[in-house]
Amino acid sequence: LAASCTASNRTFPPGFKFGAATAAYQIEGGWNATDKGESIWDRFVHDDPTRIPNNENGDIACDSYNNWERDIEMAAELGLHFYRFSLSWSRILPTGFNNRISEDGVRYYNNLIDGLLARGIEPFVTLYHWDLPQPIQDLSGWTNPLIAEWFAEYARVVYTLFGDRVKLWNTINEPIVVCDAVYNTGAYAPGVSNSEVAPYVCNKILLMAHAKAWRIYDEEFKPKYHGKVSITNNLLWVEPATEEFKELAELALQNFGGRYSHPIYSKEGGWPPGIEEVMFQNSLKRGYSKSQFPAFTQEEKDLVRGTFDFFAFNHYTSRYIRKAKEGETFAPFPVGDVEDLDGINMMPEGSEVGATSWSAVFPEGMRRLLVWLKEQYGDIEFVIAENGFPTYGGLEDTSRINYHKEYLEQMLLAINEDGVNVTHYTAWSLMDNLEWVDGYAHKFGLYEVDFTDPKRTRTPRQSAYYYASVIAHHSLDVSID
Ligand code: PNW
Repeated sequence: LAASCTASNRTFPPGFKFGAATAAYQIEGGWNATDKGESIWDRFVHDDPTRIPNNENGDIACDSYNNWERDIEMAAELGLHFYRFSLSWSRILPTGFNNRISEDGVRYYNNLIDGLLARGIEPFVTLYHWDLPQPIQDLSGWTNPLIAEWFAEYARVVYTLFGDRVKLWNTINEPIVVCDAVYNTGAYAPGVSNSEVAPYVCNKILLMAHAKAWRIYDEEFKPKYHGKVSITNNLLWVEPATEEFKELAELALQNFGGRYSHPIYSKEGGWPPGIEEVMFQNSLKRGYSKSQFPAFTQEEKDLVRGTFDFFAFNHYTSRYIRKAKEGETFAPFPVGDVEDLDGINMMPEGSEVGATSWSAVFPEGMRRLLVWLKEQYGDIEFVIAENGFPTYGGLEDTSRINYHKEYLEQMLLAINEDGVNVTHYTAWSLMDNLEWVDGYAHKFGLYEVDFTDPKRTRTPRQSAYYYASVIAHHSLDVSID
């Protein structure tokens, strides 16, 4: 409706904050600088260099290990209120454990944090964005229940080191990738595939790790530092292909999002409705004598429930879902492995797709997702921790500008029309970086990075000027040129 597009509806609420995001392995390089330990991504790309096209890897990446001052300058050029980045666990704790803290690692992050604060930019720090210390992987990584304790100890070290200056924390980025995508495909580090047991064991253990890390902050640090901690889910919006698949679409949302959200954000805690039964039936069908989906004890449920200060999520794209036909095969993640639901995910028809095959543009998904989340978990604070669009390069990135504009429009509708309390929006990414197994060809950056240049020169794209203008005017009513 034209009438709903009044100037005020295109203005962001007072105090609304804008940021941009990156992740350690994707930008830092310096993979073996001084005493940094080896991570599962270091091992994964060195063991078999052909895992990423053109034998690419994150050994140097954007060389942010040396270029961190330029990164801060870019954040300042954009006028960002906050910069979301992740810590490399093995850069801080070379063994993965708290017996040794790397002075060089601490210095690196202190420089970055202090440099941001000096420019008035808030650091929003993720503890874990997929680069597990290899020594912990050698002990079975996210499928060993003891990792919950080891992760919590790492979290305590980090809160102690940086908590006086960092007030916004994420424990873990996209658990669905850490557990489901990794073990369903074997295509990401650590390259282990085991789709019937590992994703679910990992799911539960990861929630325990998050909960312990959240509680340590809440009990030991929050009273003096007054910061906030949450986890960041990757949420795909799912529509039923036709009315008859409404229940299936709801189950898919519970499977992708609910398995990592319901135990934390729902009043009752524990697994989302419907999922335990589906998993039990699947286990029997696959020949197991009992469910391979681990139950929570009441004590575990209580430990995990309520461990949030806001709801953070990354959102990129949407799918339509229908029941599979006899003998149909299932696409693995990304796009969500729906084999467990006997469902087939379909790309929204007519959507533009970017460089990455999963990246269908479906802006309405943002609004519908926000409304669904508020219905599920209540009137809590929502933080959009990533949203962005991949191109193959070029400084004139009209498709990226349109993507951010249209997704922001839908976010504003959710805020203004549906009363959803969204407080932060984060563009992925501040700059081009290693797009994991897709390599450097898939570009998400507001800034272009020249990976052929030893200096890794960064140049603003048109989308950078657009985003800076949106931030400066606190409104979508800005001209693009
Ligand atoms: C995120 N999907 O992953 C990650 O947090 C980033 O590290 C990554 O670079 C970025 O998005 C772009 O890929 C995603 O299937 C993985 O919709 C899969 C999906 C979305 C995001």
